[in-house]
Amino acid sequence: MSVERPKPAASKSPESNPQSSTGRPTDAVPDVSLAPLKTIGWSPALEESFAATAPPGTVPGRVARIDGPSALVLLDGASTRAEQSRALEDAVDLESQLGVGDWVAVEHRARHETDAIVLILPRSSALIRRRGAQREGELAEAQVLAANVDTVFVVAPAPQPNLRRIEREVAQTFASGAQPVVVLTKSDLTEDAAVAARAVAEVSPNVPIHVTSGLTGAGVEQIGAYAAGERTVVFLGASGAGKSTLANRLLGTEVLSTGEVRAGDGKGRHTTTARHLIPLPNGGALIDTPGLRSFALYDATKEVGQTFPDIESIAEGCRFRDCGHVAEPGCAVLAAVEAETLGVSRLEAYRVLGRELDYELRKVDKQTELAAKEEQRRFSRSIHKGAKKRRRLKEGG
Ligand SMILES: Nc1nc2c(ncn2[C@@H]2O[C@H](COP(=O)(O)OP(=O)(O)OP(=O)(O)O)[C@@H](O)[C@H]2O)c(=O)[nH]1
Ligand SMILES: [Mg+2]
Ligand SMILES: [Zn+2]
Repeated sequence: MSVERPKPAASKSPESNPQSSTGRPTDAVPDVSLAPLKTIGWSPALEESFAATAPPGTVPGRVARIDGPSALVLLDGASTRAEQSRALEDAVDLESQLGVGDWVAVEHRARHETDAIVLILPRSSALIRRRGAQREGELAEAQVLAANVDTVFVVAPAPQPNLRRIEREVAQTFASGAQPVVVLTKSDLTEDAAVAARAVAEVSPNVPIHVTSGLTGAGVEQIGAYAAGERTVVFLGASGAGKSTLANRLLGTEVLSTGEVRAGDGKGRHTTTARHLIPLPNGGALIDTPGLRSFALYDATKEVGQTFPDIESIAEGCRFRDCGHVAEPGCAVLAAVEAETLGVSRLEAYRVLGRELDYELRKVDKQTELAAKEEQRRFSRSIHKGAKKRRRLKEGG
């Protein structure tokens, strides 16, 4: 296949040899990964942004997968392995944290194993979750799950959808700037898919819901329509929900591995281990993600309201503007629960998500405060050092 890229990089393309036994990550992607960038969403607006900010000599690309220090980047009709530049690696802000789906500027490095990612273009959307501290004393941090996504499929099994998890993922999707769509899978395993869909509709008003089966292919075409027009979709949801199975259906081949669910609790075994962007045969791209054990909200205060429009509108009838809907007199929300027009578990979910965000915001405030103090300390220390140095110079000369 003849591909156009800055320079040939056959030696650094493990993707040309998916079965490589070198121990390097295998980048098994179908040939469509060599598609022109515009088929996966490269637009005139992005072109303009690139032209205005990318260093000369770099080419545009899209991050398909991140493996530790290096990433598989799709170029225009080619792909390469690239590492983040020092500046990007050292940056701590979310905008500089590389995510799958990011549009980047790639610099070819002839004498290196890998090319370099030198710039991340501004994102149209970013799906972010909070990652708890890994070690004691470490701060919880935010993680970019997927970038430049148009639609987020919140995937759950129709036989047993976890409504609380769906609420959470819908809220975070609203916060990301992408559109949420709930996808119920495994409809072939239940007679009650319609009942499940109604239950989901109650916890996610104004969000489209699709009932599908990765086994029979039911509903798959409707899901695929969201990627029409070179758009990007991402699959989110618990392990074993059937994300990769559906993704393979859209791809038309078994690109992604799928796994058994445990007999006891029906949970998955975390078959997918990395996020992966794959171009779709008819244009557009999908991002498959591993089922996360927990999905903590990040910076989604406003969106919790958007996820619970039913409660927000009932709350307009509360006597007090800042009603907490706990025991306040004249609380319309409590009255609705009493009258059974609002489910008590739904109200509980609203409270839980609200509390979680309050807690988060307080913590963020605290972190900002600590960072400001540290900055101040460093600043005065450097002034101090500078003064010492000047004194020394004076004394010496
Ligand atoms: N009967 C039936 N089984 C399905 C369907 N979709 C997925 N499965 C099965 O459910 C199991 C899990 O499917 P996966 O697609 O691997 O699930 P996943 O969401 O990608 O899971 P992780 O990668 O672990 O996050 C596999 O054994 C699939 O064959 C479906 O629509 N019907
Ligand atoms: Mg999977
Ligand atoms: Zn109230």
